[in-house]
Amino acid sequence: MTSHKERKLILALDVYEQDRALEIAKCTADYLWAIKVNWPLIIGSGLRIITELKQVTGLPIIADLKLADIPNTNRLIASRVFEAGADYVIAHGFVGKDSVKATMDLGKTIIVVEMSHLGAKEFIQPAADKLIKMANELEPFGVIAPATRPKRVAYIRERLKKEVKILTPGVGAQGGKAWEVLKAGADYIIVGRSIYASENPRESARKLHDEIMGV
Ligand code: OMP
Repeated sequence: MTSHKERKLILALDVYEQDRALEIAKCTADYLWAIKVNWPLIIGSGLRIITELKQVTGLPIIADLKLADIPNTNRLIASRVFEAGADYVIAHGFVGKDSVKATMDLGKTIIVVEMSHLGAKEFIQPAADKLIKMANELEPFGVIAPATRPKRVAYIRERLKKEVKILTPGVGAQGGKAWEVLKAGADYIIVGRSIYASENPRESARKLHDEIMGV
């Protein structure tokens, strides 16, 4: 069994139901570094799911709200989410430094630098250099970069301060490969459907974990 520190797999727990979420979290926890909670689970189960997941697994919780508002609204949202027990919050950088700082003042923050889907090429990829510069200035815990484009992960890694981690969604259901994106410089792999929608989530998480540890 790997120690928590060694692990690099983050489960994107994008289900609605509380019972299902807790069951999947419990059976995969041995292989995870953290659990990411997004709007589907918060809408389906309420904010207290963050507290419950933490109690049941003992793992760090990333609240993926992709905050993209004025500083005051980001602050109002993030304060409740950190109070619920989230260890990290994901915020969009394109809204500007003041909005991101409002979140960072309250707790550990992850800034979206480039997204994994096709539409990311329209607006966010052209702004990536500026978002990397912002991350280098603010030094958040980490940034989001696309596992679907390992070359872009390598590009971002080359320009980003060493201390800032790279978290990469897009492995599995979106086509990205864990080993490829880790070789490109990612620190953590975020995986949703390939684990939670598989027949045996524990076994799927174990396989990914073993693949990642072998890189
Ligand atoms: P799967 O595609 O099912 O593995 O899930 C990916 C997870 O990562 C989902 O929770 C997405 O909302 C999230 N995500 C992306 O897929 N692409 C991004 O560019 C950014 C995120 C994210 O911030 O986590």
